[in-house]
Amino acid sequence: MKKILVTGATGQIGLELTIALRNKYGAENVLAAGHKRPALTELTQSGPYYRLDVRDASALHQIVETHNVDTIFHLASLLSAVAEQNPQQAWDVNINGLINVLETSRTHQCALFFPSSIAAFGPKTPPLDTPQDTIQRPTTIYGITKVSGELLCNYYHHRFGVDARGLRYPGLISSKTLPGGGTTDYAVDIFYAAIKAQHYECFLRADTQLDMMYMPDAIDAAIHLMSADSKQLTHRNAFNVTAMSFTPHQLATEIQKHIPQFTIAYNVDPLRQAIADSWPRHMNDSAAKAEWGWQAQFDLPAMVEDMLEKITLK
Ligand code: VAH
Repeated sequence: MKKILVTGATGQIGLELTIALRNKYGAENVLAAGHKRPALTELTQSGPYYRLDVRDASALHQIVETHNVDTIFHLASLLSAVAEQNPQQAWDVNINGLINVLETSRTHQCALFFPSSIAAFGPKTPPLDTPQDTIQRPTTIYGITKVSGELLCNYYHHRFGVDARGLRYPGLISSKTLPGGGTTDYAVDIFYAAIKAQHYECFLRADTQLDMMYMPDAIDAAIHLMSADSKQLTHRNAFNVTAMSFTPHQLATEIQKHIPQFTIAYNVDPLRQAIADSWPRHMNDSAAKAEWGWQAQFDLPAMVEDMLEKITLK
């Protein structure tokens, strides 16, 4: 990877991924692009930033051609809860944007990273030890765009030779970026509430078990996958990866070990509860471990300790 473009660079994954890539490959070699005009942050102050709506094929093409981009990390997407509020826009951004990125990758021989999700599974998927290869009938528009995205990336690889690779991420927890309209956002919001008010009102039921991952592991997984030997990758679009699986009650109990006075209440949001209930509880990620050496570093106690430390220092 010599010249990299990150789309959706102002998002929850995009910001931290851009910083990590710039530290590894040199700031001038990592172009950040987003549809928003971000506040001057370490993103815009550490390297090149471009306003880009991924639905604008010519603008995307222009950036890739002008800078001779050889790798695209395509993170621009509407997340699950926001997508359910506007399914047509979700399809437009998540799929038409991806088609533009795939076409640009095809014509410019770019390698492509695509973030899929546990949302690519549905109520008929085995919820525990969810296999790498299993039924995928998601019931959310976000999940439909993710499973369609996996199929499109695989098609462009087999039909046109595009080096497309992807990960099925669980819920992601970051100390640097706030989440933007996802169903797993509670697992980030709870930390700010615990520090600020020692109380949190959770929008999911106490027993809602979901796969989760700390952002440093998510970033390492994306970079590790894109650096792996292509010949080793059988399940390239897209690998199950996870680090931990917990419920809001279990997360609150772990936080209370650090903030004993912290309390949690539950005010369930039917929309986001229905989305979470359609997702698996814990994925099997043995294919990622076998094919490119995936291994998470953070479990629940380690993540909670680091999150509280990092947010308290802000
Ligand atoms: C969401 N954070 O909640 C995202 C993620 C697995 C969940 O895809 O929509």
